[in-house]
Amino acid sequence: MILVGRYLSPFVRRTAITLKLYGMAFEHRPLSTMTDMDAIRKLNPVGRVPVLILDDGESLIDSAAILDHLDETAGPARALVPPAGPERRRVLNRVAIAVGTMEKAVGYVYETKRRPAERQHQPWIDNLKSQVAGGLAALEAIDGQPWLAGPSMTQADVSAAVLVDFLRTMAPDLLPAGAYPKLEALAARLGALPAFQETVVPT
Ligand SMILES: N[C@@H](CCC(=O)N[C@@H](CS)C(=O)NCC(=O)O)C(=O)O
Repeated sequence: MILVGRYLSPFVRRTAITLKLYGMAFEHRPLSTMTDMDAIRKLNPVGRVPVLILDDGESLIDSAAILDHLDETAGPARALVPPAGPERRRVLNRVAIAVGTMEKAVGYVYETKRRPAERQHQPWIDNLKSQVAGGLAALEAIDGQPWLAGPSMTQADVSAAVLVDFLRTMAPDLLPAGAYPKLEALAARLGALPAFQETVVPT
C-alpha cells in the first residue's frame, strides 16, 4: 500500500497512525497539495490528500473512507471503531467532532497563511476560530473513562490527539496554554507511542 500526502495534513497523519497501530505496512509518498497537485489529481479528482493506493492499484480517497477500509481489514477485535450499536455511534460522533474541528482548523490556516493579507475577511476568520474553539471545548468536556469514548483507546482519541498536534504546529494561537488540559494530556499520552513519534511533522 502507498499512502499519499504529507503528515502535516492531520487527515493524512491520522490515517498513517492508524495503519501503524494496526501493524499494516505501507510506503509513504509525501506529495504536497502546494507543489504536486497534478500528480495528486491523477489519484484524486478533488485534488486532496490523503489517498491510499491499495496493492491492486485501487485508490481510496478521504480519510474516513480509507479508515473504514482499514477497520474492516483489521477486523472487529482490533478495529479502533466498534462494529455496531451505541458504542459505535459514540465513537463516530466523537471522531466527527475531532475531524470537523480539523477541517475548520485547516480552513483557518489556509485563510490566514495562504490568502494575501489584503484579501482576508476577518468575520470569516473569526467564525473559523470560534468553530475550532467549539470543537475543542466539546472534546475537553467529555468525561472520558479514561479514553474519550470509554475504557479503550479508539479512533476518537487518535483523531483528537492529531488535532491537538496540528494546532500546536500550525495554529498555536487556537490552542492557548492551559485552556484544554485533558486534550493536552491525551496528546502527550498518545505522543509517546511509536505510531505518533514516527509521524511527527518536522518543524
Ligand atoms: N475530508 C477529507 C479532507 C482532506 C483535506 O482537506 N486534505 C487537505 C490537506 S490537510 C487537502 O488536500 N487540501 C488541498 C485542497 O483542498 O486544495 C479527508 O478526511 O481526507
